[in-house]
Amino acid sequence: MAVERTFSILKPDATRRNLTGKINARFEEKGLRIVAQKRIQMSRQQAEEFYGVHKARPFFGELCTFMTSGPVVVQVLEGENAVAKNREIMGATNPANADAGTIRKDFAESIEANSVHGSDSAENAAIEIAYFFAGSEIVG
Ligand code: IDP
Repeated sequence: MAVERTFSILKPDATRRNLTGKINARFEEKGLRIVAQKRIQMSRQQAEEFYGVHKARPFFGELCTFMTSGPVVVQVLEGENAVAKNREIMGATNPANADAGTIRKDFAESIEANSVHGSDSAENAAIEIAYFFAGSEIVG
């Protein structure tokens, strides 16, 4: 299996409840390495661009409001099969459908305030990483 990188966000509901350490421990325990990380306040423009693929969805405006409602932690995670592994660790989008032991099952408040974002493909991971990080900020 190839070592790859994925992009992750600890969302405002996670930073508000001081859960960043607990969530990072989940990644590290499962073999993902945090090779870049910074806490930022996302701008409205960044949120709208980042979630541009959802522009036509009814929840788009609320999602962008939520993502700018407090600080987020943006991260690059590295490991074998990192994209799929992170999706597994996160659990289903809606915490009501998430498997036991996943981040979203254990921490998410709702389908919107679901604590974490993780890229859904290696291709999107590369785009999302480049959107938030300069190459020099990633130290593997
Ligand atoms: P994902 O984060 O599991 O990849 P996506 O379908 O890409 O899920 O949706 C992006 C984000 O949009 C979700 O994480 C969630 O916060 C929000 N979202 C998705 N579906 C809904 C919905 O039906 N209502 C409110 N927010 C939603």
